[in-house]
Formats: sequence, structure tokens, C-alpha cells
Amino acid sequence: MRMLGRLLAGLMLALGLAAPVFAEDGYDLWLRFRPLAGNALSQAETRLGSVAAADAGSTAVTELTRGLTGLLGRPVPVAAGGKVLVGTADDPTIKSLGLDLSGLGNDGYVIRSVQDRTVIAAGTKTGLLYGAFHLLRLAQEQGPLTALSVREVPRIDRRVLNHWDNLDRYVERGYAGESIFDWHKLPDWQDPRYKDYARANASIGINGTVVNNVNANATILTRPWLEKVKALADIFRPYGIKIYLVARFSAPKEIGGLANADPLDPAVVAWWKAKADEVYSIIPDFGGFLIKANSEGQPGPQDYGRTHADGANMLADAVAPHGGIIMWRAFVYSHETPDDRAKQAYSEFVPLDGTFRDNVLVQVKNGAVDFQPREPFHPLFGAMPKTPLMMEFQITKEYLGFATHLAYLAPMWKETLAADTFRPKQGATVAKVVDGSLDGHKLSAMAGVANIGSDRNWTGSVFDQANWYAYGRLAWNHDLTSDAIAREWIAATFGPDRALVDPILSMMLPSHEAVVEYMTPLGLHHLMGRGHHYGPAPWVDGGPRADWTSVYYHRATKDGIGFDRTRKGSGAVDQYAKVWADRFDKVKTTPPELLLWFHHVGWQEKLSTGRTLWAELLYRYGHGIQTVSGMRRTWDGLKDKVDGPRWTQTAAFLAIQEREAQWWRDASVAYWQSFHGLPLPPGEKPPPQSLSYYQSLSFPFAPGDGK
Ligand code: GCW
Repeated sequence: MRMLGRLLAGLMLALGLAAPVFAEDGYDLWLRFRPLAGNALSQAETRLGSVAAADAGSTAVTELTRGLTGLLGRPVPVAAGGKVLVGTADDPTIKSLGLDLSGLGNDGYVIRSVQDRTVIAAGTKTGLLYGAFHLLRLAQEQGPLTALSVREVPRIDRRVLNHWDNLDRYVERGYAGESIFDWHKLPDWQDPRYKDYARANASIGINGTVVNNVNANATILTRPWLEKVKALADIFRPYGIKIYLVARFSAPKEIGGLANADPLDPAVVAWWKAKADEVYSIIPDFGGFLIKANSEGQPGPQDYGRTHADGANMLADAVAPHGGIIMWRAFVYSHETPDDRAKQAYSEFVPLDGTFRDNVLVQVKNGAVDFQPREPFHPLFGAMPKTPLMMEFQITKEYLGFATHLAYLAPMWKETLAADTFRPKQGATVAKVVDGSLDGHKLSAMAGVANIGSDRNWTGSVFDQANWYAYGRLAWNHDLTSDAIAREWIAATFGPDRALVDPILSMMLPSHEAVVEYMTPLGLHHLMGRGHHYGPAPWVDGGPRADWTSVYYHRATKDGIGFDRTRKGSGAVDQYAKVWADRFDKVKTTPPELLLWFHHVGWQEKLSTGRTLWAELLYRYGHGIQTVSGMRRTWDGLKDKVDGPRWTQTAAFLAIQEREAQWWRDASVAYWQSFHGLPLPPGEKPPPQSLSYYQSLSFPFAPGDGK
């Protein structure tokens, strides 16, 4: 028998099959921890070969040894004198090192090389967990593991995912399968995926999750469902992740049997207080509620003639005794209001500044319309200094080509975070508003609308994993560059070899701008297909609401195109600080990237770029397509360096992207030409199909549509 075993092993070795085989199906995300080799292995062996911890069963130690075991290709023991020392500030061994552990708060940590040991120290277990993942990242990157001196404290306290997941597992704007939350089987069946989800989030610093859609169903607040939520909370807790829920404002009527949901009605107040008490009796560390009120048909305080502050404060009082918070969305607009949609949130919320309880955050999307490929920063940032404003980014690519277009979103998010509100003066960036440092707010938060689903690779495409990753890293530290985040992600996801990192980076960095260029260049916005938002449909008109049509946003005529938001138009420019307002008010001083967001410009008008508007549009469409073609070529060149499954899927998706980029250009060009009949600039090919052909296309089962 033994003989046979040896023979078999020898045979496998000879065939090169002895190395462990890993399924590169994307499930492991950036937590692959594949075995190191050569110098990287010997360095890791020397520096990280064993672990010492007073609390060997902690999540930090479990994760650290799990990752190291993968990297070293052998079990990593936890024993006294281990090379990596993990401990909180009150641990006697840590104390004896005399490290400065002040100011680390709940989540901060230090990593230090102390003689031949590596120390991870923090104030809390959560801090240790973040430190463990940081050290594992360094090991995966195969950089130096000596003379380490890291001190990390997150800039934003609540780093939250928003799942637009319905209770029947349909994910609104989801492109990665159904919801990972299998409510029907909870609490009894606890899918191992929940823990893997928690690990992935913790590894990038995400510490909160809102598990139900902002277009909410009140059922989740009933007792049996709260028991299901509790099961998730129990799994997430060791990973430092708090659960939050969306509270449907009309819940007192729908599940409470009350006649109304008026926030000033004592019976309603009492109902929410009792509901909050119940939630906290089941989940003592529950985070709080998120609310979408009086927006796109959702119920809210205005149904009773009350303000957003009345609604938010009533809920805030209910959760305050338990330390909970309220995240109240500012994404409000109504087609019954005759004003420019982009102006409405500002008009409604600015007058309420200073009237919210101190456990309320107002959650503001990065731009004033709706997660468009490019928007100027939302004018609310900087305009409500007495209220903590939290950022809402969209990780899922509703308006950016779904899962098949490669668009790395860190550059887009950085653009907003770095924008200077000039309120009250220069240097008041959106990032400083959001992290609370500008106005000295205690609460700070960021939300990312998740792109996670039950697809094996979690996000529907390998490259969309990078957006989940980048969101977490930026929520932790908004000073990180898009470049640095991408490098980390590539090294962990594909390997640290420069022959991989450099070309993949060169695909990722221009990818967002490419999407902007082939879909909505020069400040155009909201031209996607009706309802599902798939593909070009700048001709969308009519229907229930003007502000859900494309023509509302582009306003094309025979003479020109663009939404006049200047002082002569909707006046939206004046919602910005004067420096910006004056700049945005004039074509000449408006950045070309935002031109048609703020101006209606003649087709033949000469732009600062030297081209006419018409020629510039064509130039940008073409440039966007070329970038995608370049990405495809680069990826083709990596065929031998990337595993088959991930290479093949990405190659197929890039082909889709290239085809759809061309489709966007052709359909748009055919449509714009129908207004003005101008010839194409020299060298530009006419769209291969008629406008009516593009208009006839329909996509009845495109994923993610709102229900
Ligand atoms: O982007 C839009 C989406 C809606 C979404 C809404 C919102 C959850 O098209 O599907 O609803 O924004 O942010 O509330």
C-alpha cells in the first residue's frame, strides 16, 4: 500500500501535479494567500513563521494564522515566543515594549518590527484584526518585512455597505446574481458565505452593513425577521461589523396596526421607541436605521406635512438610549416640483441645517442627480456645517456598464473627495466635510451601495472586486491614491509580479474616464435605457415623469445641447460657493468635463480644446472606445500570466465592453445628427445602422431594474 502511495506521489510530482491546485474562480477575492516561493518565502518564514498571542482564539489570530498558513504552505503554530506578537494594549508583553498606543481609538493599530519579532498592537480586538489583515497584505505584496513601522487610524468612523437587497433576494441594481442573504433559510441555515463576506469586509476596514434595500419592506422589522437579522449580526460581530437596517417610514401602519405614521403623533413615537427597544433587546450592538423618505414614492414625514428633520429626529430619539444612529438620505426630488431636479435636495435640506439631533447623519450621494458616470460634487457638501454629512457612493455599476464593463471607480470617488467646496474658504474639501474634521463633528460615515451577490466571484466580474476593495480602502483613508489602491488589489488578486501589476494598472487607471467618454462625455448625463439603465437611449421621452427621461437632461435642439444651469437657466450654479458659481456660470471657465452639465452649448461653438462641440463629442466617443481597445490588447498579452478561468471571463467581458462602447457612440451620434444634420468630422465613420434601428432595441430582462 505504502509502496503504491509513494509511486503515485512520484508520478504526480513527475507530472507537475504535486503543487496544490487552487480553483481561481474569484471566490477568494483578494484573500487568496497562495504559497510564496523563493526569497519571499524565506523572508516570510524568518519573520512570520509563528504567532504568539494571549488570546489565541481571537478572530485576529485565527485570520492571521489562516493567511500565513496559505502563504507558507504549512500550518503556522500559535505558541509562546512566536515571531508575530499580537496583543492589545493591556497585554503585559505588549505593555513591556513601551509602544505608543495612544489615540488608536476603536479601530486603529500599530505594526512594528521589534528586534526579530513583528508586533501587532491595538486598543481593541477589532484593531488587532485590522492589523492582522494589514500584515497579511504586506506579505502577499512580497515587499520587505523588516523595519516595519505602521500606524493606522481610520479617517472615517462608520464605513458602511448599503445592500439594495430585497427580502425575496432580488437585488435592485445588482449585477452579480441574487442577494447573498438567504432570508427564507435564516436563522437556521447559516451559509458559510456570511462569514466569508465578513472576512472580506473586515480585511478592507468595512465595519457596518445595511442588509436591506432603501426601497424597504417593513417586514424586516417584525420579530421573526429580527431573529434572522440577529443570526447575521452574531456572525459579523467577531469581524467588527455592525448591522443596520433600513426602516420603512410607514412601518407603524404596515406592521404596527396604527392609523398613520406621522412622526409627531405620540402613538407613532411610542411605536418606534418600542420597536427600537425590541431590536436592541435582540441585537444589543445594532448600529441604527437608514431611511429613504419622500423620494421616488417612498413614504416619509412629508406625507403628514412634517419635515425631514421631524422624521429623522423622531427615529433618532428612539435609538439614542441604545447608542444608535440615524442615516437619513438626502436623495430627494419630485417631478411635481417644477425646479431642476439637481437643485431639489439642496433646497430642501439646507434650511434644516442645525435642526437634526446629534445622532443623525444626512447621507448625500456624491453628485446631485444620481450616480452618473461623472457629476460635479453635490452642492450640499459644505452647505450644512452644523450637520454631519456622510458620503454615499455607488459601488455597483448601475450607470457604468453593469458587470461587463471594466471601470475602476477609485478615480471617480477621489475626484469627489478631493473637490474643494470653498466653504467657508479654500481647502474645505468634500473629504474634510465627510470625515468631520472641517466642522468638528463627532460622527463621520461613508456608505457604498454594494455590488455583491451570490455569483461565485461575488461581484459579477473579477475587476468589480476592485471596486469593493477600493471603496473599503478609501473609506478607511481617503488620502490613499487610486494608483496605490489598485496596486495593492492587483498584487493580492493576481500576484505582485510587476509584469502583471504594471499592465493591469494601465488598464484600470483610465477605465472610468473611458466609460465617461463613450457614454456621456462633456457633462452629459442620464442617457441610459429607461428603467433598467442598460445601453444608450438618449431619445427616452414621455412616461410617468419628465425627470425620468433622457431629453430632460440633454435638452438637445437643432442649435445646441446641454442643461442650462447657469443664472440665466435653472440657477443651480448658485448652490455652490461663489468661486465655483462664478466659474460654472460661464462656458469659458467651466471644465470641459462638466460643460453640458451646466450649459446649453451650440453644436458648432468652438471649445477651449480648439474643436467645435460636435467635433469634440465625436473625439471623446472615439477616445473612450480606443481606450477600451487598448485594454483588450493589454489583457490579451497577459494570457499566459493569468489563470484560465479569470482570464477567459475578463477577455469575454472586454469584448462586450468594446462592442457596447461602439454601440453607445453610434446610437448617440445617429440621434444627435437627427437634430442638426451636420456632417461628421473628417475621418469619423457614420453609424452603421439607422437611428430607428437603435431605438428599436429592447432589453426586457436586463438585470437589476427597480421593482
Ligand atoms: O440610482 C437610483 C436607482 C434606484 C435607487 C435610487 C436610490 C434604490 O435607479 O434604483 O433606488 O437611485 O438611490 O434610492
